Parts: sequence; structure tokens; C-alpha cells
Amino acid sequence: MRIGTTLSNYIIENQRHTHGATGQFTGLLNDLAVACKKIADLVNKGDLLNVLGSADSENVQGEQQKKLDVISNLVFIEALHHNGHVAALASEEMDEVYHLPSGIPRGKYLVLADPLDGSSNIDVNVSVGTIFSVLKAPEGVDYPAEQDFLKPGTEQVAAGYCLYGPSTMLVLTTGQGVSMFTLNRDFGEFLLTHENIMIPADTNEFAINTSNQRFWEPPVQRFIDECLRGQDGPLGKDFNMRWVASMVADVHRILNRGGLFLYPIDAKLSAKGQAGKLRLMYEANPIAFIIEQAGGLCTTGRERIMTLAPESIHQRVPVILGSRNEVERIIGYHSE
Ligand code: P6P
Repeated sequence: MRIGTTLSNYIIENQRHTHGATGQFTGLLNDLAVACKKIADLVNKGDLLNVLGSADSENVQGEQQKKLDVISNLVFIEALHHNGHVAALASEEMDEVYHLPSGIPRGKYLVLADPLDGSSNIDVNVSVGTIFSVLKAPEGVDYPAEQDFLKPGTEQVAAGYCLYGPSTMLVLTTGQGVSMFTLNRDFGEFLLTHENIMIPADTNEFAINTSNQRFWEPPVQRFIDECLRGQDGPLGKDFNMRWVASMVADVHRILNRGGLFLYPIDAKLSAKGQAGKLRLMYEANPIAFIIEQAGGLCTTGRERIMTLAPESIHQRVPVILGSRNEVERIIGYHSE
């Protein structure tokens, strides 16, 4: 595809090669792009709009919501629920499945999203992002239930994220590789700037919140210790560390230059009865789809994320992802 083409033309061009395409998928991806452009504008204006700070409310996870978490969720709903492309929505910010008002036409897709991931960074002007996952909706069901969303990541028809960083970039896969689009604010279009992204199989860079080190399981302790021992240790090379605390930003770096991202299960999370920090349905699965389409791996340490059988929309999982050869090493340590 021609670099510089718009996201809309890119999607339409791809639709031409999709047998039986009805245009709904094209319309849905364009609606998602509109949501991301609107959120990008809110994030970019920040204090100028009095949209920063706490919303004085909690989400279903019992976590403090930021004003922009709540607003971004409303933007996500508003962009998607009118046009007849979706049958229902789910979001980190909503306890239950969002059903369309009666009289609104239902579409063929279900969309799950983390409307604003990394929002602990939003008040200090550090990159944040939107993550979305697209599944097929059950035929002829006007009010899909939570159960209808509980599909393994391998059943996603599309996944993507929008990174609100120095530039706003939308990264998308529909199962034919990973493409990246950069927002041209002059005329409000995402333009194709990279395609067929491939993650280097080796790396010397890892991302983990090392303040949790004393709680990690032995395989993770061992791997990070070996990274820190550098060229004098068993890995025979020095490592660099990054931790943005916005998964989308860490993942974007890995897509561009390789690396590892780890948010493993640890004793602190287990003590709270949590199976991980990150959510399977609208963080781990969409990101895993992108990472695998770019030649990387995404695992819990013991299982491929995309084959997990979901039990609830807000369930959490451990996540270890990135450059194939190092992830395989970590999987090996978990199996020993
Ligand atoms: P911690 C953001 O809240 C998030 O879900 C991910 O985007 C990020 O990688 C992680 O949690 C940060 O967690 O424990 O470092 O604040």
C-alpha cells in the first residue's frame, strides 16, 4: 500500500480484497479512528479544557478514575453506537456490557476497549493510549450478553491502539500484518507511515516495574537477574531498562526496535486474589494480536495469551511479550 495514503483509503482498499465484505467493517474502523482523533484532541488540550485530575469515582476494578477515563469512554460510545456497525460494547470503564438503545440498528461486531490506558500518566503529560479489540457478534442477537464477548484472542477480527505521544499514531492489525498511521492534525487524517512491522527476534531492552521485584515468581527473578548481570552473566550482553507505565507506549517502542514487556503475576497481586495486573479482553488480547502479527510472542509465562478461554470481561492475566527469542527463554524458565 502507498505510504501516505489515508486510513480510510487503506481500509477501503483492503476491503476490496475481502470476499463478501459489506462495508460494515470499513465503517467500524473509521468510527474507531474518529474516536481516537477526538480523544487525541482532549489529551492534547489537557489543562486547557479542565479535563485532567480525578473524576472522584472508581471503575469496576475499584481503581480511581481520571476525568479523561470517563470522558474517553463516552467518546468511545458516542463514536460507535450510532452507525449500525456494532451489536454491543464493553470497556474497562463500564461494569456491564453496553447495550445499544432500542431502535438503533445492530451491526456484525462487538468492540471492547480500554478507552484511556495509562491514565495515571495523564496528569503529568506522559504518553497514554486507547486500546481496542473487535470480535464478531452473534447472529441476530439484539442484546449480546457478557458471554458473547468471552472469545479467545484468536477470534479477534481486528485489534489496535492509538498512542497519544509526541505524535498521535494509530496501530492496526486485521490479521494481515501490522500497519501504523500518523495523525496529520492539519487536516485531521491518519496517514499510513509504516506497514508490515516486524519485531527484531533478539533484544537487549526490557520493561518491567522493578519496584515489585521482591514479589516476583522465581522464573522472572532469574531472567531479570540475568539481564542485570549483563555481559558477565549467562546472557552475555548488557541490557537497558525502560518503564513508561503506559502499556501502549512500551509496546510501541517494542514494535519499533524490539524489547520485552513484563507484567507478571506476583505475590502482591495473588494476595489480592488477582491473576495479574492487566486485563485479558481489552489490553492483553488486542496487544497480543498485534505483537504476534509482528512476529513477536505474548504469553502468561505458561500459556499463549491468545488461546486463553476467557471467564469474565474484566479478568486479569500476567503478560510477558516482545522479541521472540527472549520470550521463548522466559517461557523455558517457567517450564523448568
Ligand atoms: P504500574 C496502566 O494503568 C497499566 O494498565 C498499563 O498501561 C501499564 O503498563 C501498567 O498498568 C502500569 O502498572 O503498576 O507500573 O502502575
